[in-house]
Amino acid sequence: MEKAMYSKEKVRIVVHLDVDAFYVAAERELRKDWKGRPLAVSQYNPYGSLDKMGINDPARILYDGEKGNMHVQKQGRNVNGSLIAVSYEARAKNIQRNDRGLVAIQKCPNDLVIVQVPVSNGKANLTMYRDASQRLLSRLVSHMHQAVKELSIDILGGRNDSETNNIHISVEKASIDEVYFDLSKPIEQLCECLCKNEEYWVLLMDRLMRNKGELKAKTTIGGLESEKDMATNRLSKNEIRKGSHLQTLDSSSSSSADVAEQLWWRRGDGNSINDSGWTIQELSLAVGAWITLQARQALTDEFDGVYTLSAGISTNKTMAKLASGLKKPNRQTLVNPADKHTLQKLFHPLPIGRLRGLGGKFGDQVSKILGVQTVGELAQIPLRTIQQTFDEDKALWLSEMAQGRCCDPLKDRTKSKRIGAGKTFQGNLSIRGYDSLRKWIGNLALEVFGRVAAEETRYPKTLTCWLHLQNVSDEREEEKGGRKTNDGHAASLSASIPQNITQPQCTDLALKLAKQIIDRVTNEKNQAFSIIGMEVSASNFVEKDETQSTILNAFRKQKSRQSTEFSVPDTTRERLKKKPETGTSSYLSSVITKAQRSVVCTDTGIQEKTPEVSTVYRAKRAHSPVMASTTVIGAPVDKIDVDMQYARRLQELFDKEHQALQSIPKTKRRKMESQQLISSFLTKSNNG
Ligand code: DCP
Repeated sequence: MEKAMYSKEKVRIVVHLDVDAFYVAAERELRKDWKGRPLAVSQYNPYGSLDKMGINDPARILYDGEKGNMHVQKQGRNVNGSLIAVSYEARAKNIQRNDRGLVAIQKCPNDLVIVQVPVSNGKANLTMYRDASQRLLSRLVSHMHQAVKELSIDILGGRNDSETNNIHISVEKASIDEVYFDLSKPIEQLCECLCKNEEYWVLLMDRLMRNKGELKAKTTIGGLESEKDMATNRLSKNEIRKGSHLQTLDSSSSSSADVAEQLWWRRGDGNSINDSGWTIQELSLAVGAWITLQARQALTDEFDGVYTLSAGISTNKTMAKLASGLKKPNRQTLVNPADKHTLQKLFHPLPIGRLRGLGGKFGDQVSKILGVQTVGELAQIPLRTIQQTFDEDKALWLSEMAQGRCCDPLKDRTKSKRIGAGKTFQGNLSIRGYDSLRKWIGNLALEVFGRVAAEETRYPKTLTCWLHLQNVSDEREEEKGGRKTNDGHAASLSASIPQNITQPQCTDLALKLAKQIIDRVTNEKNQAFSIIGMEVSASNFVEKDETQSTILNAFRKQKSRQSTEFSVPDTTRERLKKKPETGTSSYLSSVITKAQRSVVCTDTGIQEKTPEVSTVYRAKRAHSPVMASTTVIGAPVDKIDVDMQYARRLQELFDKEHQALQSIPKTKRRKMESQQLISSFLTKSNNG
């Protein structure tokens, strides 16, 4: 095996964590006595009679096997809703997601508990699960940091305190119960120190080997010990969604290790990293596995064993996600994409739809055009052939992905990337008229608006409406947009959300989008339609602070060759007329884009233009996406050079105004546009 140039080699360590049977666990947090029992969470049942139920309402318990089936008779048809989350104990009894309640009861009559999601406004109210998700994530982030810190202190002692206190770990919340961590930075720091000092290496090995028993018992290498594992791996995305009985595992016992696993742990520790037999990538993965194990255990302990997590440790997002799904529940799997054997056995047999980014329409397209079903088949196709059909970036991405390499960075975010509210309308409950369309779009838009308004630090720029229509004719399929489903056609449309949109405007916008989808899918205006699912969502979030006042942020971004646009309040502009010193490569520009005045930072700097001159100016710099795509009214009269000092002065002014904003009560603030607020504050303070 190739030995590493330890001080040079860059390794990425990405961890994917997924809470096991998440809604079930959240219910068990409320009722600890349900721990260990087969438990399922049922979707809101529109045919039932329970249309309003708070979290603590006992009516949410639709069935409790220990209390006999009297309950089923008493609750009538309520119990027959579809199951959306199934505990692993219930999966062992062959109960699956999407089973109807009565079917599940037949499979496990004496012990099963079925609890329905809380309900309000005639639809599921998922607040308790969202809250649990945020709570868990924040604790998990803290446990990850703690685990990194403890390991660093263990190995490096108190010596490196400043570094251990400033560890940067990127975190990307991927869904309500999934998160990615990028541990590359702290592990790289650790490895750098190991290279410099053999004493640290001995300490690390001591730590890993001393705990090897635990780490080995609780980490699967490669994830392919048995035929059952291979069969689990070949499951389609849909089968995985349903929760296969193949996924159940007695996580308390360690499974029999295969050759890869034995080899992995048999390596000697040597006297230094260079004569140990580990490559830097393997060592980094082992360290990542160790950190992940500590964080998972700490989280589970903190919540009295209610929440357990499965994890995947690898060198990129795709492989980490794949790894975390291999062994569930409560287990972690380490996958080293550099190991050809693992790649061929684990990765290449996968249906391509299982890969991140290929689960939807694009994956179908790739499969159809290139005639490939599995990742292995895709890996066989030369890049040049892929480039004949797909543009260069996509082709390269596909080719790299098929080789188990994916460079997608983590999007540093601990909040959901979208806020959505949806509902399904089964059978004769489907929406067929504009009045009920208006009512339901109104309800969903109201929920989305309320949740967006509660966001303190960010706001969304895009509103999307998604509809699932039934009985749609197949003619002119491509023109409809969206995607054909087994029982109809699903499509979505998005629009920009104007700043300071009011709640009625938000509803109108969602309704307009819904009508456009209906017209498009039914091919004609005022055609009959039947909607069986709809969702309104807000996405494309931007930080409120960033858009209001972050000149320094813009400068920072500028350094990473990105462009940023942000508003300049009039009052601030007046005070900026004085030109700063010249002499650096950065310069400042203020431009007027249609109605809104803004500053544009490009990767060459920031440029100033006078807004009074009404020449249309189109920036030609190809390397500056904002400048190149923005029509700017105002001739570039003055180009002024500024330095960071000037940017800092600007920032101070913006910060003062931002503080002014904070002193106005939140409720009042939400209703007002920031610039209005600033001027109202300034007028007040000038008068005062
Ligand atoms: N969920 C839902 N409707 C679906 C799928 C999921 O409401 N069609 C909810 C219930 C799940 C939660 O989202 O508990 C997370 O979904 P997962 O797919 O991660 O499934 P689980 O966490 O329940 O199980 P697993 O342990 O297999 O991840």
